[in-house]
Amino acid sequence: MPIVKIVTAAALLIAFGATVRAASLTIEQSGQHFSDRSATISHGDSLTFSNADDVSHNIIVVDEAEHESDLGLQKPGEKLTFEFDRAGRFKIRCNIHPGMKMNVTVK
Ligand SMILES: [Cu+2]
Repeated sequence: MPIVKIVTAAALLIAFGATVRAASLTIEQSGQHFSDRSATISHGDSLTFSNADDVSHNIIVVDEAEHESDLGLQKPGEKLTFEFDRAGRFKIRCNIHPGMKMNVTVK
């Protein structure tokens, strides 16, 4: 079998495997806390934040270089999903409620 065909087959297998492996975990926000203090996921996985509070939240995702991704204002009842596309340690915070903290390890 030509090398090119073998490489293509391997790439397809890797792409298919990554698609199957990607998962989504739901974190509930209730009483101005995250339902989990920490989570370990794989890169490509997503976290969905579900606001069960009667107040708005503003989630930020902070990476090891202190770079922030601002997920914007999240009204009561709203869900937000964030995909972690690379490995590392991340802090999840709420810009409105300093007590809301969660750590995420992405492998
Ligand atoms: Cu909040």
